[in-house]
Amino acid sequence: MSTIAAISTPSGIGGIAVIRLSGPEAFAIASHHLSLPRPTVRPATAFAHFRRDGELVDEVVVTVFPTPHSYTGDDTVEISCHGSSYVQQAILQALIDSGARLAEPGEFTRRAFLNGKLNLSQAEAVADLIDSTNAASHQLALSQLRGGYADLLDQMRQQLVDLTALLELELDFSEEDVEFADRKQLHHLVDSLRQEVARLIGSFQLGNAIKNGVPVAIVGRPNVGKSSLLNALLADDRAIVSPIPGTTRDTIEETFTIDGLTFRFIDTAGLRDSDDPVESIGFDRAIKAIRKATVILFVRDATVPFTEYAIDDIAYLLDDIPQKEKIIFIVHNKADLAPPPYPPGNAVSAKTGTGVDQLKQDILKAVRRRIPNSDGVMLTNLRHYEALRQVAASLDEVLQGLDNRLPADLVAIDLRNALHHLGTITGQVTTDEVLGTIFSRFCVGK
Ligand SMILES: Nc1nc2c(ncn2[C@@H]2O[C@H](COP(=O)(O)OP(=O)(O)OP(=O)(O)O)[C@@H](O)[C@H]2O)c(=O)[nH]1
Ligand SMILES: [Mg+2]
Repeated sequence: MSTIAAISTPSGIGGIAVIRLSGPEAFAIASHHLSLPRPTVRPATAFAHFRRDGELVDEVVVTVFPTPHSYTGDDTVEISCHGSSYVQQAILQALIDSGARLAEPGEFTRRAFLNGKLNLSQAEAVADLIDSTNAASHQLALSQLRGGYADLLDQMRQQLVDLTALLELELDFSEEDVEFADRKQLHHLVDSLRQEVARLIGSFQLGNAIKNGVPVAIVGRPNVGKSSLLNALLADDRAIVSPIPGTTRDTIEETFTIDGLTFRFIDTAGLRDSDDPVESIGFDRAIKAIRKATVILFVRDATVPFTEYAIDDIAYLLDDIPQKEKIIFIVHNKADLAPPPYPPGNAVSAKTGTGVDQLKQDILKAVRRRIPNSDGVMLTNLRHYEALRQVAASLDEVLQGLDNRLPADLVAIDLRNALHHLGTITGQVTTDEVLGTIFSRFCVGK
């Protein structure tokens, strides 16, 4: 195995930079350049001189992590130097001249995975953690890295292993025609497992939304003030506003973070039947935005009597969209022109700003309510989502097999399939290709 080296801090000039070196020759290569004795067994930090061909390059701080007590699991040295890009390059170059190889993106983390320091879903969580830009996505990444998610997958795996073992035991005694596993109980166990998987799958949409920003579609008839509302929510003149109906023709998207949760507000073209081809495209895009949205702000003009069209519109918009998954707000805009009382919903004025903060808080609250607390687990990773759907399909086969009283060996095959797909998440079962895609997401040096 080669010893790898990379600059782990972002490229450019900073106060300090960290160069990481890991592998069997890490200590030998490092001590060749450092005014330090070769490290022994304990992690330690020391001040040292870094020399290249006898010339002083920098005064550095060296942290030594002997195997297995390092991120990668191998002997590792981290050199904190001054952040000049010349110094960084000189140190890296010296390490490479002495036998290290430049690390590939994510290679340190890949080694950590191969050395069993973390499983695959945790390695992916490291990438998410590095990418996280708000409190909520940070929390999700941390819970995937350290929290309930890994435990939950482990438990599911263990249950599947136990069930399979039980069935396969029967096979050994097949001559005697015994059933160790009570079929009814087996059915019950698989069924509860299947429900747990379904719950996880169901959490994906919101989990993914939190990671990438919760999509909020602003929809309604032309001229009701959708673009004005977008601007008011963002406190910015982002979208063109005009008294001419049909002003917005494309979707306009802008992110905004409220209290640690990032939202993607999407202004859409006004919904009306039109012969104008551009407007029709806008209409289609608006419908698409509605489908993808977690939150829908249905905006209407408060000066127009509610019953006239609004209810029909809402019913029409939500036709064949699973409403359980959507958080819907009815927004009565232009409240400055229409005296109360207002129908149920949020009365706002995008023009004066009245009710806009309240609307923001209400959106935040509604989304928060759907986020499980810290031990509740949410799915945020598309790869895991796909794998779990396969697990669910295999478990359905198992249940069907049990219902049809199929022989144990056939049922065991489907259980093994479920186990296989579950294993792809944590990395018990992987291909080089899968590993390649996952780790290429990382930066060099992580
Ligand atoms: N008085 C008042 N006027 C508003 C309010 N919100 C929007 N308007 C006006 O209503 C008109 C339409 O506003 P827009 O925000 O462009 O409406 P829209 O829904 O985006 O319209 P389309 O893009 O054409 O579908 C503009 O003249 C706005 O100034 C409000 O709260 N009060
Ligand atoms: Mg508009």
